[in-house]
Amino acid sequence: MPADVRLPHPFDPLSKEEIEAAIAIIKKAHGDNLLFNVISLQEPRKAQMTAWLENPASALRPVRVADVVVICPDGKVCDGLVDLQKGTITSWEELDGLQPIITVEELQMAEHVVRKDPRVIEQCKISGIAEEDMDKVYCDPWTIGYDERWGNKTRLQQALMYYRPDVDDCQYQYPLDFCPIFDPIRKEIIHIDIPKVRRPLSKVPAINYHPAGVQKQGGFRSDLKPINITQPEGVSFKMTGREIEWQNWKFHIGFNYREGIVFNNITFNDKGTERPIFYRLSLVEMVVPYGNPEHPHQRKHALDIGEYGAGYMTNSLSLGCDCKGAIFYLDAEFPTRAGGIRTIKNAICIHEEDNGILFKHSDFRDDSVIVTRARKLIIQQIFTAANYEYAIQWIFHQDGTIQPDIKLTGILNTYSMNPDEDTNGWGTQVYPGVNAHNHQHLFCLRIDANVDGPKNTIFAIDAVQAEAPVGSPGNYYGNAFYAQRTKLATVGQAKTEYSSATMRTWDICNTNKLHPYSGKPSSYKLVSREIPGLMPKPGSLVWKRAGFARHAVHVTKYRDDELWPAGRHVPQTSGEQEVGLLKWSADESESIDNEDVVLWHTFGLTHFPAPEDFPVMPAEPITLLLRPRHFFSNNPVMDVPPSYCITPSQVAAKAQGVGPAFDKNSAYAKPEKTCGSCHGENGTNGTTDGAH
Ligand code: ABN
Ligand code: CU
Repeated sequence: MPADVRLPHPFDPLSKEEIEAAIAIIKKAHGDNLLFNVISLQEPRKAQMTAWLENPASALRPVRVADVVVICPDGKVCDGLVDLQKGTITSWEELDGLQPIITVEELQMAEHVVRKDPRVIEQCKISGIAEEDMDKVYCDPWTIGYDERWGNKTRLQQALMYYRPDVDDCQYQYPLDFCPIFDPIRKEIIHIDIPKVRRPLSKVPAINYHPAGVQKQGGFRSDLKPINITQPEGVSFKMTGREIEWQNWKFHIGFNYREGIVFNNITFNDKGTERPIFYRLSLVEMVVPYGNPEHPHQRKHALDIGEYGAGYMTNSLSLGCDCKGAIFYLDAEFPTRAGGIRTIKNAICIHEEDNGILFKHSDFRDDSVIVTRARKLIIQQIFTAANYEYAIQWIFHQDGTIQPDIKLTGILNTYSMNPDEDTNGWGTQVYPGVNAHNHQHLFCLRIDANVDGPKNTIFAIDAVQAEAPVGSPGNYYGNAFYAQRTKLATVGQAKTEYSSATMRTWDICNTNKLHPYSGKPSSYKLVSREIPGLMPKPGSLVWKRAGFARHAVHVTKYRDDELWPAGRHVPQTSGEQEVGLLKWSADESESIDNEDVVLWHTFGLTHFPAPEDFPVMPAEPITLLLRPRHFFSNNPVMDVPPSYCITPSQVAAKAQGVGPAFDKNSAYAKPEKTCGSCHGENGTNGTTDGAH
């Protein structure tokens, strides 16, 4: 091999060439007319990968393996593995009663069929739409979720129907009241769900968020001055292939059709020692259950990551819009159904941002002060799940914190309502004739822990009052409180909920490594406060299908291929068989004490829509933190150069007329002479002598 050809890192997503090679091998063995659903990296087995990471020069390099899902012309589904080194299929299995992920191409098929179907045309007429206007009828095809009338042998979609009087109109303001069921293999409508109470098409004038729509409502505001972000000396991170190094962090950035961004081998260089923190980190599932009990709205509960794929639905990001500043992009490569390649340019963006104050202290006696500014590294993808947009930012902080930060925007899913109709509390009229149903957005974060090594233990930490009563010798004044640490020693004990009353957090600890001062184990703390319980009741369809959402935290012992908590093939699961996390956590007596563990965390929000969310939602953030605790000797960011520092002795010297003149007001107030401009804003100047 020529020296300049870089071997893929074993965590790298399959390249275009590797996907093409897998397709050629499969076609040769199984024929030309297969539909390619998934061709994705089967991640290396952990034991082998760990050995290679420890010793890449001499350990066996993990082989590149393609994980394959195909749909045969008759609708049969096969799972396979292709060894890309040997060029052979190493496993091939025909599945029964399992439906694989829906691809974007499949989503685009339903609308054409819907518009031509005579029964749909008839329903449109009943709604008040003339046959010649069928080109203004649209549908968002969702997987059927699960419907007991058809089960899971046939691949089915439910077409949520809308009307767009003008092609530029936001369609979600004109929902239609019926729901065709579409078979994407036979390419036909097999049924239409029609409600007992009919809701004709709304005739209310359109409200739109595009420039012409805004113009109609008074036009754009004109008082905004430009904000430009410049990094004249370039960025402070370094990419080697898909491995990034930034401010002591080092990790690999992967991407797949399903989870989108996947981080592997996250380490932090602590004064020369590269310390492992997480082996793998990603968002592995989500569920958006809607709360209207009338048939067929119970089917509206999207498991967007397992049913549609955060990778497959990823946007191509653009500079100055999705991200501002000096941006590094990574593309994504997927197969098409026919066996070609679909490239998403700029699927991931990587950049730095100023992040306010990292730390500050001033002494009230003499105004001596140190103030150090922070910056953050953002690794972002944005995906569109039909109506909703999810902007997923993975934020890395200089102090060792990782902050997954999700912004929800896009458009509410809507249903029609008559002018005099009561929503019964299951939704809100956000615009005349538009009922936006109550719903939740629950995400599942998978943390494959590696805090100072693979053997970790999880503790729940609760702030509690001392048991001793007021007036007793141990708590005479009644003010005592402490952090109660509860070891979650088994899979059963680890099924835990959030408590805001006790500010519950979960510590991922290495109990084999105690901090020299605190005596506590080296740990990473999960600080997450937006954790609503699953609203669908125990025993409900959603509760069964989205078992991961039953608890805020599950912990399992690591096993290869236990990645996706709602199962490998999610569309049309009934929830009757325990798959995914339910299966992996079924043995509640299994020990997870000082083991290689995976923590599964479900968080999110319950959304009661309001008119401010319409016709497009201002982004709503959800965030959580993974913070080092008892991990570093002390504050790990004292070596970040301050933006400004004057010590008490420097203040005193100045007061006695010794040393340079110092005019705090001018330093802070005059734009041409800010403290940043004379103290090395770019971090090049370090501590200063107050020489203003
Ligand atoms: N939110 C459900 C969904 C996602 C993508 C495409 C269609 C529907
Ligand atoms: Cu919402």
